[in-house]
Amino acid sequence: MPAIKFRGVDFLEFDALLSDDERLVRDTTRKFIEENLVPIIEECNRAGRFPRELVQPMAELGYFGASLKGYGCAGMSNVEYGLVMQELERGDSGVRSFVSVQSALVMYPIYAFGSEEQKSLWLPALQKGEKLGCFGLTEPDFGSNPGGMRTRARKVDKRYVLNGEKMWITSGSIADVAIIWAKVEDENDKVRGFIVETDRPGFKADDVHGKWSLRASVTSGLSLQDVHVPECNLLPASSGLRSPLMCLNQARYGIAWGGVGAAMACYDCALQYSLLRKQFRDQPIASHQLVQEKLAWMITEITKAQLLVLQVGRLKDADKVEHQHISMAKRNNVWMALECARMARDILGANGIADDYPIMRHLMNLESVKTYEGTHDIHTLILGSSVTGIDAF
Ligand code: TGC
Ligand code: FAD
Repeated sequence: MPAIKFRGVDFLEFDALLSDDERLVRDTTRKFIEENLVPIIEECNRAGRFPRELVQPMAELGYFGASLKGYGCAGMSNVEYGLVMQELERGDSGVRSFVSVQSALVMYPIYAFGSEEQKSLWLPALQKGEKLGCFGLTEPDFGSNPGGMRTRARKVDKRYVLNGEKMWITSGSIADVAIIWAKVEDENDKVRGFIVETDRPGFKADDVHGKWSLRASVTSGLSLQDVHVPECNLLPASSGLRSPLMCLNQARYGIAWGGVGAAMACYDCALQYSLLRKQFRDQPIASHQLVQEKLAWMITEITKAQLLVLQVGRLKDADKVEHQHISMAKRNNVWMALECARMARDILGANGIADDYPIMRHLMNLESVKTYEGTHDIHTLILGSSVTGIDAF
């Protein structure tokens, strides 16, 4: 079987809806991924290795904090940023995850809730990839319900003392800085964000091993035992659970684009394979109606997902997006990508389970993507609450 190379997916002249600048950003990222990630990703996935060598080139391409303005950031539009996420996830969800966390969950909270000193100190270094970050919201006993968190911050003189455990934290053990969400005892347990340098005494990160998903991404548990930070490490404008949820909106938006990328990779591979693979009377399997039905389903759902996330991006650029719009895009596009990966895996038969092809890796990755940043069902409930006005969490 000849090697299968990604050709892009555009059934309904989607490209015509993009500006020249947007297409340029998309094409540059596609080329970068094809030349730098595709050749190494299967080895990284097998070894459970994060491709750290890509951090510097990705920083130079402006991917970290890409949609933020100033502090050395690229100032891309939200649609341009989304197209970057699409192409990164076409390569691998773990690499998109790394960029999502650095951008949406570390740089964004400093940008949105930080003091001018915090922004000037951290944002240029994070943008250049000189410093890496992680985001600690989830705890061992509180995932979908982060409001129940047990991590506490206590004010002692001009310092805060943090105690707690965070779990399933992307980039935890490679981070120089962690954004830690904690309840502040002296403020009636209000949730607030802290910048915690990871070399402070009492801070520990231990990697999760044995993952069958996102193997090219680092996932860790964090332990904070009497970690002292100066009061200037509090993010001054963070206030309540609404603050971390605002960060999640940024990351969920990128994931919605990423789902399209992973689905495109699976669909295009399955389409090409189905035209090459012959069974029964020396006919390509693409000539069978049942195979065509799967391909028709995939291209229809990918096209709908492209249009959905582009509209969400246009609303975001016009400052009109609501968090439930982003929930709809994350929920639909990740579900769609997982279904595409399953169908594509089926079309490749036994070859579908081998890492000569990217499909099984995408399938396994997407199982995590379905769960993190709000599970599929939590986004169902967010949409249900939005249309009925009744919370069913
Ligand atoms: P609830 O009372 O509904 O809300 C608390 C306050 O927040 C406001 N709010 C939001 N604000 C901005 N954006 C949103 N998306 C918001 N959703 C709610 C809300 O209006 C309220 O404001 P206020 O001013 O009245 O206080 O909170 P709740 O405790 O009932 O929980 C609601 C729920 C379930 C929707 C929420 O907690 C949730 O989204 N749960 C899912 C948790 C989650 O997504 N965790 C992700 C962790 S990070 C991660 O997974 C990184 S993976 C990274 C990667 O590798 O890409
Ligand atoms: P639970 O909340 O225990 O949910 C289990 C099941 O119960 C799900 O099917 C869920 O939909 C369902 N459920 C829960 N509540 C309800 C309800 N009210 N009604 C109906 N069904 C419900 N977190 C971070 O803070 N930072 C990170 O960087 C990060 N990275 C991650 C990386 C990976 C690889 C993974 C897998 C997770 C990561 N997470 C991170 C954690 C992630 O956000 C949580 O796993 C997610 O929010 C779900 O929480 P949980 O796993 O505790 O599942």
